[in-house]
Amino acid sequence: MENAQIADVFDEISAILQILGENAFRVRSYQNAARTVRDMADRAEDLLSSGEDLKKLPGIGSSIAEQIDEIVRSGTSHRLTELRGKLPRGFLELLRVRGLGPKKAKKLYDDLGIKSLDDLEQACKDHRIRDLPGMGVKTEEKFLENIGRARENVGRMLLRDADAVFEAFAEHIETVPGLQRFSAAGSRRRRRETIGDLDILLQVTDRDAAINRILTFPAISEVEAQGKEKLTLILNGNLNVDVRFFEADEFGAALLYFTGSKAHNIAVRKVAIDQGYKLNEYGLYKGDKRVAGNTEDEVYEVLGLDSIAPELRENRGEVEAAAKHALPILVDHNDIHGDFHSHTIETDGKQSIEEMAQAARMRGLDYLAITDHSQAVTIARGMDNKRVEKHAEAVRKVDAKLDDFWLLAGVEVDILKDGSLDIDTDILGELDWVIASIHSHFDLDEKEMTQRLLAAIETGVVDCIGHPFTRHLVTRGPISIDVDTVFQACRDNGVCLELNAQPERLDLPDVYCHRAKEIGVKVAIASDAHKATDLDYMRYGVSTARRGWLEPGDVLNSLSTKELRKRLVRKPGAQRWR
Ligand code: DGT
Ligand code: CA
Ligand code: CA
Ligand code: ZN
Repeated sequence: MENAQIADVFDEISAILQILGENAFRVRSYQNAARTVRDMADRAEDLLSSGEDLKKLPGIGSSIAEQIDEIVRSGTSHRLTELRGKLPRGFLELLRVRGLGPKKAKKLYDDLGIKSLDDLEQACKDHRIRDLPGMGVKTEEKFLENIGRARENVGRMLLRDADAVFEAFAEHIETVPGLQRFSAAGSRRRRRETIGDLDILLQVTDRDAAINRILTFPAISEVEAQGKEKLTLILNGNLNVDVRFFEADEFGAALLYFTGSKAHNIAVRKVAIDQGYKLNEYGLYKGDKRVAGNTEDEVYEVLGLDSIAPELRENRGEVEAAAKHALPILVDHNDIHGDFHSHTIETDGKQSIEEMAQAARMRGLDYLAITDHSQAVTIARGMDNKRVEKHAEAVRKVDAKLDDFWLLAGVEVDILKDGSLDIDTDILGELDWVIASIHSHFDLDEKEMTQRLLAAIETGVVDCIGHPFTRHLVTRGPISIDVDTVFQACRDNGVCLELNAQPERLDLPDVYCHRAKEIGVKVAIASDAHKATDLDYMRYGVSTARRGWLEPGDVLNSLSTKELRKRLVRKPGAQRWR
């Protein structure tokens, strides 16, 4: 359980309380709790298990402390589930619209009876928003512009959030009597960046006993369907789970079927039919005889296919590659030797250089780039030229004390509107690792945006483009660029593309990882950690890289410190990479 997830619960509670018009003091107490938990250096879960008293923390009273305990123990908050039930269904989706917070949502409901994205869209079109106090024609236009984006992921949850619920549920399922096999399936197993619902398969000796046990899971808010084959549950009032039961001989075929994707299933079934087999969720059959079904591998093997990793199962050529024994050997967590993006208290991080280094080391990494923000990001107290130099010196001082670990002195420098960099290039040239990122003017047209990136790429001092599409999975679409032109420029100038592993970004998106590989650009996977525990986001970067077919050689993180040092040597006047 990550602190961010606990904080999200409190943020949502405070949003609902505001919408319900509850007293401001209670609203604020949840906001404060959210902030405290989000910014804590240690995991609340770890503090609790080592017997610490959370009430000692600022903004945490006994009620909040109890709620944290509940969330950590059961993965659920009864308070939140109950509050969600007080709003019309679909109402909270309004908060996905950029620029629409709880206060405005309440006003829209009170004054215009708006209860859903559809209502909001209609009200914008009828020009009813502009007359509300505190809103205007601009607000109306902005809402209209952002509704489409808000709709895209409606009913879908970030993988990280679904993982948290799944992991708590999985622990519970482990206690099921007579449990023989158990696996996640569906989009969660394929590690898609967002999840519609959870799919879980079980093989047990006694289904009734298993169901009885499963139904005692505290986060279950509703049982939608209950039968011998399938259980459909709603967890925490907002996440559906399908639990399905299968016998030993069927389990592999079922896992294949319910892992999907649908498009992958259709492609595999076609291979089966072409060879005179029949394939369904119960097995692979020749006539009436089941010839495979116990494991997925067995089914693939009979069909002459190599085993296909779940992350690849999107019918993007993996079935053909499996038939030709030409599947990629995917990058794996063990290939990751270091992390290329992190922040400290110098800008908007929560921990010191030393703490970040120790945390990276404890996670088995050999190097970490410290890349605090440049001055354009004023809300993050970004650094000017002088501070960049001083901070780099401080990083190198810490690095000098660390044996067998390399702390790269770097920066995340803003790419300004015109494509120039926010820090002098001769200063950037002295650093070990320079990420150039866009954090403003997201809506330039494709031509301008492409030029902007090309200008940065061609400076000769940039190592990596940070979160290249600047997308945010809930609130912000990607910038528009001529992808091939930008990627080719990266290749020709020896600039990497970052795969930012923050669960709400996952940027490069999987399909562009694949494109980067085709064009021949290296990908640097990076946690963009703002505190030690964020370093664990690396795993979301790795799974996205796997979905993009990347092999260890496509990923800069697979280099040892020695190899990386060699590659980062800058020759005066020459491009950065060899
Ligand atoms: P989600 O839940 O929207 O994130 O995505 P999935 O992939 O988990 O989809 P879901 O939960 O609707 O179904 C789970 C798997 O079951 C899906 O990946 C493939 C399989 N499946 C579902 N419906 C069909 C279908 O109509 N045909 C085939 N071939 N497979 C299906
Ligand atoms: Ca699903
Ligand atoms: Ca499902
Ligand atoms: Zn950053």
